[in-house]
Amino acid sequence: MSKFRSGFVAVIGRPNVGKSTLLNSLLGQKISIVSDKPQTTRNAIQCVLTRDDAQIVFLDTPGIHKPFHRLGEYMVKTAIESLEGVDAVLWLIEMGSWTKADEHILDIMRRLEQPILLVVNKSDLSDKRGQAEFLESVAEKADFAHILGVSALTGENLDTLVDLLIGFLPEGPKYYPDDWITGHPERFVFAEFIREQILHKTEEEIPHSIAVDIDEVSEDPERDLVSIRATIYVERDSQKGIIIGKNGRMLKAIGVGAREQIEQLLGVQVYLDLWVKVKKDWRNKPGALREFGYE
Ligand SMILES: Nc1nc2c(ncn2[C@@H]2O[C@H](COP(=O)(O)OP(=O)(O)OP(=O)(O)O)[C@@H](O)[C@H]2O)c(=O)[nH]1
Ligand SMILES: [Mg+2]
Repeated sequence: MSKFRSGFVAVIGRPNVGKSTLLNSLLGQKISIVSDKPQTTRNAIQCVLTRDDAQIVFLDTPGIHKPFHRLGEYMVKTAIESLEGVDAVLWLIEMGSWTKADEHILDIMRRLEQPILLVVNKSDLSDKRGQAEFLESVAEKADFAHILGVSALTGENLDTLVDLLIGFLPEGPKYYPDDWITGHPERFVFAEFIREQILHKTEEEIPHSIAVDIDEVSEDPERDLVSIRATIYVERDSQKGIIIGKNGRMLKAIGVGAREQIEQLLGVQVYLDLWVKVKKDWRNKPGALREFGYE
């Protein structure tokens, strides 16, 4: 019998190419939040995939972009630092689209010593001929260990991707138990699910100006109920009004959406109590960033 393989893989790419969607698909469970807006992911998010013959510890990372505030600087730094010590790098780009940001990431990739798999996502958006042409054009950019077109949405080529990745891992131990999916505490995931609803339901600068802090989680095992109190922080008074909405409608909708996600995760009934507070210009304040877990 062949030996068990295990190791660490960083998933890197510019914002919005589908890194988090890909990881959720590979895991078959939603851990990392997703939206159609760039800069959704703010932290390095650990996701563990275990098979009979191997274990891959993935790091989902914030999209690499040009930062305009301290939060953005933290995000980009987090992405770059996640490259240290991993066994392989999964660089995700988007089918048919090569941008300046990809060019910038290429410079970073060229300096790495680990094998780089160039994975081209969203293959569902172009026809076979367009895909072949694009794959050919990006193949020349660097010395990749492999290039593969996939669709995180339809699942195309995802099994092949996992097999390829395992091929780059050394023989090693099972670092985490079979049912382990992430090392992040549940509180972190709750806050992320609330943030995801805001990303979906608000526009322009609002989704990027908020942070979510979980104030209290209490369980009532007799009633199979978990009560969560959380605060949504915004940067300005005007944003507070938008998050609350007319007659509190927006806050209610955010709460309903997040509660459903959390209930799915926990498998019990959830009571979610949301509050909104202003913390002026928090994205540029080291103290506030630290408080929200961005340090
Ligand atoms: N058509 C199509 N859309 C996809 C695919 N994968 C992801 N998307 C969409 O792309 C958008 C961005 O997805 P995310 O997973 O949040 O992207 P990300 O790379 O994690 O983005 P950041 O966290 O901001 O860096 C979402 O609207 C997804 O639904 C795919 O294979 N096909
Ligand atoms: Mg993401």
